[in-house]
Amino acid sequence: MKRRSTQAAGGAASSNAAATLHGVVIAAHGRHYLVAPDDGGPALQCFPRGKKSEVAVGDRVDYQSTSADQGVIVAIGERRNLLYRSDQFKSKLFAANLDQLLIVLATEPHFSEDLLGRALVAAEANDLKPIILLNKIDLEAALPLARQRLERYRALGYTVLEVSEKKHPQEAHAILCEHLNGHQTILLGQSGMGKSTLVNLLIPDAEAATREISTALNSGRHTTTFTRLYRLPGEHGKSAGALIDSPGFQEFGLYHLTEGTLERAFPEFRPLLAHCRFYNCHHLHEPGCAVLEAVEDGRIAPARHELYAQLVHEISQVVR
Ligand SMILES: Nc1nc2c(ncn2[C@@H]2O[C@H](COP(=O)(O)OP(=O)(O)OP(=O)(O)O)[C@@H](O)[C@H]2O)c(=O)[nH]1
Ligand SMILES: [Mg+2]
Ligand SMILES: [Zn+2]
Repeated sequence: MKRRSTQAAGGAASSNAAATLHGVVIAAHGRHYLVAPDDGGPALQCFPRGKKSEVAVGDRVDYQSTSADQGVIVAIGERRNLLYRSDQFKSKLFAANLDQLLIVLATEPHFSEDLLGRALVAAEANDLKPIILLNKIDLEAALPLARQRLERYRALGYTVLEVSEKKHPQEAHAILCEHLNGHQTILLGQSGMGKSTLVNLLIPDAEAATREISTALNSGRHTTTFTRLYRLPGEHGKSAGALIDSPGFQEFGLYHLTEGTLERAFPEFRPLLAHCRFYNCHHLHEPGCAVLEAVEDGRIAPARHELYAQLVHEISQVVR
């Protein structure tokens, strides 16, 4: 872990409050963070020391306590990865140190395929395993269309799970545990898809813990307003992993990606990339483009290529 030097540097740790302790960030709301200490003690409300330092849920941090339940974050540990979204001007952190991305969709309300596509690209770009979850399959009238819309993603090789968290919680529990235990997984999805319901199904006491944190972070609404990490209950001392619940969102800008990353984030493009006439082909209008030929003869869905073109357009708009 990288550490910034602090004024506490001076040999033997004295018994005053300047000792550097370690923990994991388990909630973020604006510039307020909750840190769970490694020693298993109660979470502390912490502020980052620098004005600009951005801390993410899932970050390992060094902190110093300033009172019984407050502290200051003095260093952020090296990250395996950092998932975030961005527009032309700024970025918004989702979480750090992830293994998987669970995209939570529902039969109702109607899910956005644009957001689904972007979440898949974000997963591919960060080398995270994406899992697509279709929830609320008890709403039978909307089920056939939802399944049909997801067929394309199954064909691309993505894992698509189907559950009803509400109507068949035991089956849902079994399916989800199989895929989530032992991993650090972030739940992404629009509002109302069932992310928090899923957390409550898998994490005993989640509701109480959330209420406690809402009070600590001063936000008391029903819908999720801050990102929060929950440890999955362990089996026989094995590391059980964690779930990160995030607020529902409408926009998933990926302005921070590069064109090289983008073209490889579409699995159906990958085997074709070496076959374009020009080695620096953008796969937009170029003659002899293997990707465009595949769109032309139906091997690549036009909507997927449109998403690619839209993302390429967006990254060209960045004010760097
Ligand atoms: N019919 C049905 N309703 C469900 C199911 N799972 C969740 N719901 C309902 O869907 C609504 C939204 O669920 P939440 O878990 O709060 O959704 P969320 O994704 O956390 O939403 P945000 O926090 O706003 O992002 C709630 O009223 C749930 O009771 C299901 O399997 N079937
Ligand atoms: Mg929620
Ligand atoms: Zn091409």
